[in-house]
This record gives sequence, C-alpha cells and structure tokens, in this order.
Amino acid sequence: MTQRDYEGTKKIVLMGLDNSGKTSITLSLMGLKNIPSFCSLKPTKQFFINKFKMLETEFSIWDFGGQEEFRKDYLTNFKTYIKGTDKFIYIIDIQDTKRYDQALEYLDSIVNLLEKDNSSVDFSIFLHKNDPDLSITNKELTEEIIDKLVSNLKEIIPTTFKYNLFKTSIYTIFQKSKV
Ligand SMILES: Nc1nc2c(ncn2[C@@H]2O[C@H](COP(=O)(O)OP(=O)(O)OP(=O)(O)O)[C@@H](O)[C@H]2O)c(=O)[nH]1
Ligand SMILES: [Mg+2]
Repeated sequence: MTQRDYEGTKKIVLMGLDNSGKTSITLSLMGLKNIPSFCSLKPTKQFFINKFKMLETEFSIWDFGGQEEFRKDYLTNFKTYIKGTDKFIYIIDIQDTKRYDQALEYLDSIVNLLEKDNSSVDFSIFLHKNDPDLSITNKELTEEIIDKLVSNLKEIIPTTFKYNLFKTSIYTIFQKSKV
C-alpha cells in the first residue's frame, strides 16, 4: 500500500523490544477476543500494517517487530517510517526485568530522534503485561522494581518531551452481563 491509501486515516505506531506485546495489543485494539491464541504468536518480521475502522474513523496500526536486526533499520531510517504518525506508543514488558536497560536504551534512541525532528507527536508509553493477578503469578516483580523503572524512565526523557504513561495488560477481568 502507498502513503496515499492512508490519507485521512489515523496512523498509530507501536515500537518496543521483541516479545513486549505489540502484536497482541494490536489485535486487542482491533477487537480480537481470543486471548489464549495470542500465546502462539510468532515474532513479527519487520513491520506489519493493520487497517481497521472504529466509530467512523479509519486507523492504520504500524506494528514494528522488535527483534534487534529490525530495530537498527528503524532507527537508521526513522523519518521515513514515522512520517505522518498521529500516535506513537512505546511498549515495555514489565515482566522482563532483565531487559529493562535494553528497553530504556531503545526508548532513549527513539525520543532523541523525535526531539531532533522537533516532533510533537502524541506519545504514550505502555508498561505492559501488568496483569490483574501479577502479585500472585509473579511475586518477584515488586512495586519497588516497577517504581525504579518509572524513575529511570523519567530520568532519560527530557522534561520538554511530553508523554503519557500507562499500565496495560491484554488480560481482562471476567465479566458477566444480564441477558
Ligand atoms: N502475561 C501477559 N502476556 C502478554 C501480554 N501481552 C502479550 N503477551 C504475550 O507476550 C508474548 C509476545 O507477544 P507479541 O504480541 O507477539 O510480542 P511482540 O512485541 O509483537 O513481539 P515481536 O513481534 O517479536 O516484536 C505472547 O506470548 C503474548 O501472549 C500481557 O498483557 N500479559
Ligand atoms: Mg509482533
């Protein structure tokens, strides 16, 4: 597809390390509900563009596979890839504590490139895999560890750079509705 096909649509860019959950978030945003099937997702090769419509608005989600070989290319050709972006979402897997440094390094490179470009793109960071029962399933991941991640994150992002920070998970609580 060409850039022209996307005129009038909102371009959402997802970046983050491999296995952080970008494709799962994409599928969730597109309304897919079969969460267990997300466990068998294969790593995304390069990037994948998903188009969908919600409330009369067309969206194109650019899901940038996070494996190292691809990340280098995105950073080298950053301007080309993010041209026309309306919303940029950076994903960090909070359960992958061993790779926090790597996740912050990638984030730092992205923010620097956006700053250099004087970009005022709507930027969000998802602290992802913040599952509802995390305190039971992952006892080692304490609040202190997450707080430290947040403070390190705030340290590397320039104060002039505006962003929103969210805790996210694809797992939702059991629901029932009366028939
Ligand atoms: N516990 C938990 N696992 C998740 C969540 N979101 C995604 N996952 C799992 O994380 C794994 C990787 O998810 P993907 O969506 O393929 O990750 P990705 O960022 O697209 O990975 P690349 O394509 O390699 O860049 C899968 O096994 C998902 O089921 C979440 O909120 N909580
Ligand atoms: Mg993927």
